[in-house]
Amino acid sequence: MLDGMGCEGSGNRNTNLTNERQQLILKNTNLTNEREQLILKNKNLTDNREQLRSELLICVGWIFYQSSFYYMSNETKNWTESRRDCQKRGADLIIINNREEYYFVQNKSGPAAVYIGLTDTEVEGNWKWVDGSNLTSGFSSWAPGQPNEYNTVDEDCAMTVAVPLPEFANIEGWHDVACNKAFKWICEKRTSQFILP
Ligand SMILES: [Ca+2]
Ligand SMILES: [Ca+2]
Repeated sequence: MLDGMGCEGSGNRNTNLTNERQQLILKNTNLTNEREQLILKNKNLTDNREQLRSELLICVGWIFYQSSFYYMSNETKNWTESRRDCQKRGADLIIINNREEYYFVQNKSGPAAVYIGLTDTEVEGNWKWVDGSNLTSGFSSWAPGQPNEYNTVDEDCAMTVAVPLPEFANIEGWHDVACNKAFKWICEKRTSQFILP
């Protein structure tokens, strides 16, 4: 009787141990999966950190204002070459979204005409920013009398003048000019462009 009870008891215990063993195996599998996911997550974070580090290095020599980094050129190039330079730096020519940004540029550019990311090369008179947005849908600050296609020359690119310059009739603001003229330029990289998926 006692033996019988004992056998029954050990039979139950065996079943319990088998269940427990299976659960431990399952738990082990789950932990292994979790571990692999953590390794993957860690690798992704390391990659992200490396990318941020290299992008921050690119930002050396850039000025941070509000939510963008800006790069002012020292040399002069035509509009297309200016834009290409910005793109090489992981940015684009500046898009001036509001009055604050406009004054920021005017303060930084000094006595020089500076290319901005505004052009009407696609459709004459339809001024667009380099991100494809139409000028009419946002802020603009043309100098009085501009854009004017001066002397019927094709003037399809925009630059900004901060201080009165005699060659631009001493008028501050944006001017349309021939795209092959060489000016300084300003690149912009928005901080939102740094946020990784
Ligand atoms: Ca902007
Ligand atoms: Ca003009």
